[in-house]
Amino acid sequence: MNKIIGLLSILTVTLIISGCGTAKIAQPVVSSNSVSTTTADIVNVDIRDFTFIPDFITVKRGTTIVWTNNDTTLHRIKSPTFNSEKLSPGQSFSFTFNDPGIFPYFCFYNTFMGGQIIVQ
Ligand SMILES: [Cu+2]
Repeated sequence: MNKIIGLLSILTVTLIISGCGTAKIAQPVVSSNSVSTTTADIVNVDIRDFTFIPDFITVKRGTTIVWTNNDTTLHRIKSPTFNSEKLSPGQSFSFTFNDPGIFPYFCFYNTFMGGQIIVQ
């Protein structure tokens, strides 16, 4: 899984570098067991048992994702676009996605923990 997320990150960076920011949205290259597609303005992601739930989310532009640490240990969200401070159990971090694209992220402390936001 780690390797897949890594490849995904490289793919995303490549897309960004090649200026693919406008019309075409690529599909994720890996599958997930907790996918969500929503038009909600605010989407909650549960951090629990070293997992982001749901981990793969497709949203519209302007959606705010709120990650809440419902685990028993520290987590910290890390990505090229958004980064949280360390999140103690009970703490939340939010980020509003105003630009279309694919935004993979992972946990700074537990790099096997990954997720992806697709903004259409
Ligand atoms: Cu973590």
